[in-house]
Amino acid sequence: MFDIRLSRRQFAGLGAAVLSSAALSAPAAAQSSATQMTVTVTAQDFSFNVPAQVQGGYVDVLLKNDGKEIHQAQIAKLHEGVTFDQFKSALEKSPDAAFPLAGFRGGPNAILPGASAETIDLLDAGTYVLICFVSGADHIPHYMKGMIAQFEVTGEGTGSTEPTPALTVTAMDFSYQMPDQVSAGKQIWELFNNGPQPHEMALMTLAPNVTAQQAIAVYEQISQPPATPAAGATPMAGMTTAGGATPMVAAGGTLPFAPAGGINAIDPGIPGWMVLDLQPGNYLALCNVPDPKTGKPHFELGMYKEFTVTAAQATPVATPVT
Ligand SMILES: [Cu+2]
Repeated sequence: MFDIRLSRRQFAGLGAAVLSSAALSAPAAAQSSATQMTVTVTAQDFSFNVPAQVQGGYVDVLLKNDGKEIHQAQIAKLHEGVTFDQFKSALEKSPDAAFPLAGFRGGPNAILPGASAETIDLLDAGTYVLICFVSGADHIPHYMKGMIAQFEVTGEGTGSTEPTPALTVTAMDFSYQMPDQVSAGKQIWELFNNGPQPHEMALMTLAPNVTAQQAIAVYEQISQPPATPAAGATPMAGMTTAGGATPMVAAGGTLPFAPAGGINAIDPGIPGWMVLDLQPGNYLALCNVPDPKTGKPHFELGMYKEFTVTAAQATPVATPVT
């Protein structure tokens, strides 16, 4: 297995090389302002609908949740020589067995039924998987119920260009560097993983008057595996925390937060962007990736951040001169 960890610069260079070869052969058609190849992924209970083949480059991944449960789409690239079946059976044993077989490449994070989320991911040629780590009240991750799918990325360029983010959030072990306050509206955020571990940025809206600490306390509570594993869940029950799964159903209660997208885990050196349309309110960003040393999810090690989205400033209107 060749695990070549490209630096951020090298990876960006790779994308640029793909782009320029495409530019040479592309017809001289007018370029629209939409410069990413768009791929729509539909999530249902419990499956993904994804195109079998995707053109490489900066790929705009739109996740639509057509199910009745919360879903996400973690993108992972299989390492050279690893087959989809090998990865799938390793994941069915435990995430710890599967993670060494692939690299994390982002993808839209968890959203409510009926919602959608969008990321831009730099995908080079290879075999990829989509995984939903979310679990419900039974603590069985959705990938155990069929939410794991394969797609191929071809090396063909698509004329895509690197997104220009309004904000870059730096993720590190174990914190986010970002402002306390941001403006509402459509915007692209970059997640820059300064490592060394993989990190994600799951966004949650906070209910009014709920603090980040209160939300985190509830999140920790529902992340605990059930005292008695559900039938058929024995290998996975202990993984709801250690494996990065996200149980999002409180036992007989309403949660003080709701998933609002964001980007799934990226390895250090892998760029990722979120296409957001933020509404005013209080938000929580958190990372659910497990720390191999402690087995704890990163948010329990401090990797969460509360921020406020304020109403966007109105565009100044020039006073008409007559
Ligand atoms: Cu993390």
